[in-house]
This record gives sequence, structure tokens and C-alpha cells, in this order.
Amino acid sequence: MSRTNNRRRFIKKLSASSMIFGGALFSSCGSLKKATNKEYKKPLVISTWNNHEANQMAWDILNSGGAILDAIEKGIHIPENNPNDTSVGYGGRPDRDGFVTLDACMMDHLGNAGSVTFMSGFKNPISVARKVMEETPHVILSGIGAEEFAINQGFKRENLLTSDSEKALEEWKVKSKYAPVINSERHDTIGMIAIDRQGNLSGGCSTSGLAYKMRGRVGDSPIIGAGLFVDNDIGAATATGLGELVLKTLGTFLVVEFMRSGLTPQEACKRAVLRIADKYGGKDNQVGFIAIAKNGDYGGYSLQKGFQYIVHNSDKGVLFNSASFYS
Ligand code: SD4
Repeated sequence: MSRTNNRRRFIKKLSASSMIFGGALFSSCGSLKKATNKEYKKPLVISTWNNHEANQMAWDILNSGGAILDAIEKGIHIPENNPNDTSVGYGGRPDRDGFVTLDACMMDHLGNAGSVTFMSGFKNPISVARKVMEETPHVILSGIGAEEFAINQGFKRENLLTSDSEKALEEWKVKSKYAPVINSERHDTIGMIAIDRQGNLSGGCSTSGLAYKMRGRVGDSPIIGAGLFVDNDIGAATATGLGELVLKTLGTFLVVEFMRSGLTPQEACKRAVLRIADKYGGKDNQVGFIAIAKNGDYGGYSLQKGFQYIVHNSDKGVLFNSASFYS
């Protein structure tokens, strides 16, 4: 699509969105769900994609009185430990040279943040990111430094490249064509944001990044303000999809700033996606945002259809199909 056409589509979407307060989404069972929920139940846990088990784990911990950071960390361990989840932790697809390198971050209600980037050999980067937040004066540790820190903190080095990933890499090498997948098996990078009973917000994000990326590439997921942002006065947001687009727009910071200006989480996610579409098009790429507001309202929006997110504000999770810019 030409930039002019894209611009026209953007303006049309923008004016439509400013006429509708909130917007609506379809739940997985097809019934119309108001994204601007009025019950504002707390606690609340919401994650990117159909990470049902992870979200359930976090909800169970939070709902039974556990700490919000424990809930998020333990929830995110589920896809990190799952060899069949090829976008996160163990079993994550490698870069084009065969190295599995992981990115993760955490941010809490006090504005503390910790992150690891380009880290190999540890299944649970979210836990190392939490240690960076809690045990160091820094926000980001990268590569060898992150790995040495993990060892010093007692984490065990492991091989993260499964035989399935090795096989997939050999198949990929036949053409060696680098093309980010739009909705990778619908369980991609996990971004999780939550609000506890006291109304405090926190979040975490973990990924193996894009399959067959260049060695050394770091995406949006471990970057505060790109893959995750929390402002306890306003709300929290997390992202999935092509990290380069999220990085260049500081996507989740933007979502939270839109909420600060009075937009609902749903509308704020939509406006951030519109910004990406306006600046970069993104016709062949996916980006999805989810957000929660301080009052427990939540929403999501994506560039392409196919993005889903899972919400727990009761014992049973509800899977939403996100509304999208391109239909
Ligand atoms: C990245 N944002 O590394 C991640 C990948 C992702 O859904 O979210 N895929 O760019």
C-alpha cells in the first residue's frame, strides 16, 4: 500500500475511533464483549496470545493473596519451560547461527525495572530480569554480563536448543529467507500485566525474539517503554509482534501516555497501532498491544487480525480476539 493510501486509511480509522468511546471485541466463543468492562474487578491478569495456563497460574497466585511479582514470574515460567513453545525460553527458535538468545524484563508499581537482553543458556530469563531489578543498581544486563550475573545468582546453565529447533533451522537454511511470521502459532512472546487487590500494577515480558534473527539482535520485549511499561498512577501496557516497529515508536510508553491523556486502554492501544500504521505501514507485519488502566479497565488492539489475549478477573479466563487495523 502506498504511503498516501495508508495515510487515508489511518485518518479514517482515527476519526472512527474518536467517535466511539471504547470499542468492542469478540470473545473466543463469538459473543460480543465490551472491551471497556464496567465491572473493574480486581485482581486482574492479562497476557498476550492464548497463554491460558500462564495467565491461570498468575491469577491463582494473585487471587490467593500472593505477591504480584511472584504471580507474574511464575506465570511466565510456564511458556519459558515449555519446549513446544517456540517463541519463549527453552525450545525458542534460534538465531540464524543456531544460538537461542533470550530477552525479558519486569517492571513494578514503584517504577523499578530490570531486564536481560541477548542472554543464552538460561531457561527463565524473566527470573534473571527480576534479579537485575531487585539486586543491582542497573536496569539492563546484556549478553555475557547477563549470563555471568545469572550464574552468580544461582541459576543453572542449560542447553535451550531442542532437536526440533535444530531441525527447523536446517530446513530454514535451505532458502535462508528472513521473514518475520505474522502470528506465530498464536502463542508467541508472552507479555503479562496485572493489577492486585490493592490496585497496584506490575508487568513482565519474555521472548526468544524473532526466529532466525541476526546474531546480536535485541527486540522490543526487554526494553522498558517498548515491550513493557508500567506507571502505577495510570496503567500498564505490553507488546508483541515485530519488535523493530515497537522500538521505533516506543509503543507501550505511548499506550500509557495515551491513557494518561484520558483514553481507555482499548482506545490507547488502538491509537498506538494507528501511529505505527501511519509511520511505517506494517502491512506485512504484526504488532499487538494489551493494556490495563489503574481502575481495572483493559483492552487490546493489533495491526493484523489473529492477535489474541487472555484475561482473568475471575477463576475462568476469557480469550479475546483483538480488533485490528488491517482486516
Ligand atoms: C521481538 N516482539 O523480539 C518480539 C517478538 C514477538 O510475537 O513478540 N513475537 O521482536
